[in-house]
Formats: sequence, structure tokens, C-alpha cells
Amino acid sequence: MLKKWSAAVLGGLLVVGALSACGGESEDAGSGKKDDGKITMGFAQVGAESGWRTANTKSIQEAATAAGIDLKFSDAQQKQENQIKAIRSYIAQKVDIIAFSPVVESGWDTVLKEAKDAKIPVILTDRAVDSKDTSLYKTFIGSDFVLEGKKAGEWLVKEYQGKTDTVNIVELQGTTGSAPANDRKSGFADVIKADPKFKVIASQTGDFTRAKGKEVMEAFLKANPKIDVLYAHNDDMGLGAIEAIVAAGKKPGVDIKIITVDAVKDGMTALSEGKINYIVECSPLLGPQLMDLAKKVVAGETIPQRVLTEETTFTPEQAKAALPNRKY
Ligand code: GYE
Repeated sequence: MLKKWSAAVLGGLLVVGALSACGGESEDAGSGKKDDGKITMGFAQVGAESGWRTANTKSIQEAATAAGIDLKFSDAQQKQENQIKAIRSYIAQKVDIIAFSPVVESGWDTVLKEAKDAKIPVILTDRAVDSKDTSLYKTFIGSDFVLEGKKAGEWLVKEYQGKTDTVNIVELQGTTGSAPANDRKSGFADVIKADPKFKVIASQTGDFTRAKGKEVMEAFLKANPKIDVLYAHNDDMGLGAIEAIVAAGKKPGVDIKIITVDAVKDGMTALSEGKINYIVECSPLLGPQLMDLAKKVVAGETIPQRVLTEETTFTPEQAKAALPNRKY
């Protein structure tokens, strides 16, 4: 009976927004959201491409449980179209808040506008978007990737201080079009351009994965007889590249100096063994801060537009000291 009735007047019901009349258990008449007191968050993750990402996912899932937030989680396998689909499904499910780490910077305006029109607030975590309209999201929580690139460059400048020979650098970029790839590249370039002895002789994407890092480094080694330095935008690509360097009969950290970003356990281990020379930290532990901000947004409180993550850098000695307490 009820079904027949609701089908007949469905259009009208939607217009007056009284979906709760046939929705069963306690729903808020205005929004159609469940009124069980729990915040529901839809989180559209990038993928599982690196150790960093695995630690980031764990942090978000654990923090949601600890904060009593009902988390709907999706993995986009590094594809923007999958993230857009996930966000649209969260809008359709009328979640209280959407958070996501945009795989690339561009192309988000339409879907973010859809969320805004549905009155669902959005928090960006880890990676930024290049949307001009900043009212499309409440805040962006994550690292300063330009600064990370600069820190990598500054180490290099210090390491080669007083030397005049050309320093041939190869660069493994992160995912093409992603904020960390764009910014880590530009921050690094900005610092090393001050001294013409630094030459980036090859720069290509390794998509933030170990397998691609290895593959691209193999090609770099074949094409370039003299490589002095590898700058990899994350530990995983650096670790893949180390395999290629060893296979080519060279000593990583000695014949080719290596700088990476992230400081996950595997990277820190290689650093402590001297296979990597320097790591710029990028913290994946964004979960607790994200849940805290989500609660504030849902409660209608104002929050800062930008929340920065605190980070450091590591030498081999510092890695040795930090490793026993490293959580990821
Ligand atoms: O550095 C890399 C991961 O967006 C900061 O994504 C993140 C990056 C991180 O795949 O390992």
C-alpha cells in the first residue's frame, strides 16, 4: 500500500522535501539525513600506491573509529574519474561531510559545486585542488609540498658546497598533475637554479610507485652514463630505483646520492643503511586532525582555511635514532 502511494506522489514529495514521511526510521525532515547523532563522512582516497598512502588510510580509518564517526571509504586506484564517482555517490547518500585527497589538482569544480549545492561541506586532505573558487571547500589540511622540494634542494646545495664540477641529477616525479609532484618539482628547481653546476638531466614520472620507480630508473641508467644524484618525490620510487641501481652494478647512496620525500619505515631503513642519503619528511598521520575539523564543520564552527602539517628532515644518523619509534 505504502509503496503504491509513495510512487504516485513521489515527485511531489521530493519537491516539498518531506521524504521522511516514507523513509522509516528517524530521519531529519529537512535534509533526509539519519538523525542518529553520528556524523557520516564519505572519504574518497587516492589509492594504495605507496607506503605513505597505506599509513594515511590507516590513520583516517582509526581516527574515525576513535571519534565515533561513521566512515564510508573508497579507493580510486589513482584515477580521478573513480574519485568523482565516489564523491557523487556520497552526495546521493546524503553524508554529513565529504573529505578527499584529490589525485590531481585540476578538474574538480563541477563535482565540488554539486556537493555545495547539496549543502554537503567538503574538506581537502593531503593534496590541493586548483579551483579558483575557494568556497567550494571548507579547508585544506596537509603539507607544504613546495617547502619539501626546497628542503631537498637545500640539502643538495650544502652537500656540494665548494665543489665546481657539474652535478648530474635525475628526478623521479610523482603522479603527473598531482599537487605533490608539481610542488616538489618546483620547490627543488627554485633552490638549485641558483648554481648552474646543478643540472637536471632527466625528469620523468614514476607515479609514486616502487615498480614504476624501478622501471624509469633503469631507463635513466641506460641513457645516462654519469648520474650523480637521484631526487625521487617519494620513498617508494626511491626504493624501486635502488633496485635498478644495484642491478646496474652501482652502489646506491655512494655512486649515486639519493634524496627522497616521505620518511616511511622502509625509506628510513634504507636511509639508516646509507642507501638513501637524505629524506624530507611528509606526515601521513592526518586522521585525528581531519576528524576534529569535520566535527567542527558539522557543528557550524568556523575553521581555518589552511591547516599545515608539521614536518622535519632526516639524515642517516637521525633515521637510526628515529626508527625504533616510527609508527609507519
Ligand atoms: O608523498 C606519496 C603518495 O600525496 C603526500 O602521495 C602524498 C604523496 C606521498 O603516494 O608517497
